[in-house]
Amino acid sequence: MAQYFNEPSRTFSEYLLVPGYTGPDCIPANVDLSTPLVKFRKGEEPSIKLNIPMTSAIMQSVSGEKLAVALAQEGGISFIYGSQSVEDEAAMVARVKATKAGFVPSDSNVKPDSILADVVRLKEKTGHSTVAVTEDGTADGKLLGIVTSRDYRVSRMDPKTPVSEFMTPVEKLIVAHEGVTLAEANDILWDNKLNQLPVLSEDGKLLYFVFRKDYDAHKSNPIELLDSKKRYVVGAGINTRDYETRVPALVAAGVDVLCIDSSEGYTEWQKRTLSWIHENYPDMKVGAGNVVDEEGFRFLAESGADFIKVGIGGGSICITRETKGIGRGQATAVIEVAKARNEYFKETGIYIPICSDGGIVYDYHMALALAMGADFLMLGRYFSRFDESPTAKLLVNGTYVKEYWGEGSNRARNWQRYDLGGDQKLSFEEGVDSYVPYAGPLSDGVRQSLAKVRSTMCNVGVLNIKDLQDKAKLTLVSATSIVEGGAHDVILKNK
Ligand code: MZP
Repeated sequence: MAQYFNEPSRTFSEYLLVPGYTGPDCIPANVDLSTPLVKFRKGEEPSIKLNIPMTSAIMQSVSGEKLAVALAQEGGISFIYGSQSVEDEAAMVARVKATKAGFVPSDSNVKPDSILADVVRLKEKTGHSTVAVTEDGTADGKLLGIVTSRDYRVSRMDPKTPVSEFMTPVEKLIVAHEGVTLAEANDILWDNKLNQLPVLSEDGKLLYFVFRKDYDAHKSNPIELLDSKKRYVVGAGINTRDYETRVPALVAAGVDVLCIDSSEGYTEWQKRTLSWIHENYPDMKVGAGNVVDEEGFRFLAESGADFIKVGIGGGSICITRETKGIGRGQATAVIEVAKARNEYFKETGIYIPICSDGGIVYDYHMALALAMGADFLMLGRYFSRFDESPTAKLLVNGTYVKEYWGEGSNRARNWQRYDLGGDQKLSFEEGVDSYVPYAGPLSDGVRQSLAKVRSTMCNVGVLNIKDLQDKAKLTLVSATSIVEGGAHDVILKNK
């Protein structure tokens, strides 16, 4: 006979935290949100820690290189989406690793024999007005000059004019050389009243630009997530099909951590993928998932996962539960898997961090998920709303929105995430294509959300995530008390 779980599975909005004693030192400024990303033995430190408990979802509409840099600057980590070619994903990882705060690889480049019309088209596409003219038209070719909007007047010039005739040649430019620090580069910009400063290698190849407009953003964030060479930490999604070619390319590109991206992780395919990676790249850390119960956790723990993701069907764009009848309320899944993680730690002395993936709607859900035992969160909808997500910002019915689509949607066509040894195609959709309200720059949004999490933690009376997991008191709420939780029985001035 089938096994039944007698209690209904529940989601975050069905719980609240009950305050604990708040001592005089329990203030938001003293809250430490650092948390382990990968497994470690009792008494030891994990080899990778996050400075904030946030990771961005392995999705086309979320985790591109810009978002990866912005999130690492705030102390979290992105997992670059795997539903693209091996070469493109590795190139994205390499670009994140090559990004130094304030040093920007050139994204608008032309050859000297390109024409004015090419420059105009490029400017429209990238939105950037500084175009590098390099010998071979690449971002790191020998620099011959630059074109900015001061160099041409579209209304007065023939669109076929070659770039070499109106660019500012490199001999007339003030440039800096490899090894220049950001502070020195900024001084050169200010002393010479420049808008941009090209940084060149010894043999004259373009490495980066430093822009005057970025000056404020350059002041580094004390909790940004950097590797031992001061490069941003970045992760990447992989699948259980092409890992023998994808993983070597990602490792060569400098990826810091991998995660198997799958809607359901309690499978032989994940076990095989984990063994292959650990055999061939013993130092590489790799997360697995998703699971929603103790059995799934045990399986992946024993298969060698370095962290385990929890959640099936709770994602905002996910219709897996409706389509296949598979899943579990996110809160119940996290609570049960956290219990399994603690038991496993007691038995083996190995702590495997768990990630609550999907279903975070309100900022307070973040605090709840952590209190229920998650070590960190993975968020899709949340990050897709920011400037740095890779999707288009559109004006729809007078409101700015960004596009957000599921990996199981027709648009993403990520069959590797869903296919269980079938015919290598997406047979039916498990995700939708949608809009989300535009929410401005990532750093503003993340800081605001985490200010709320810190404040909640102070109400609970704790200053770190471990204590939150150990000491939180949670209560289920009735349907009527949910109504009581919002503004009620008043006439709202701004509906
Ligand atoms: P959310 O933060 O938008 O609620 O959920 C994001 C998570 O949903 C992802 O990390 C992933 O686990 C899951 N996801 C992504 N695509 C789909 C789909 O198309 C999906 N069904 O469920």
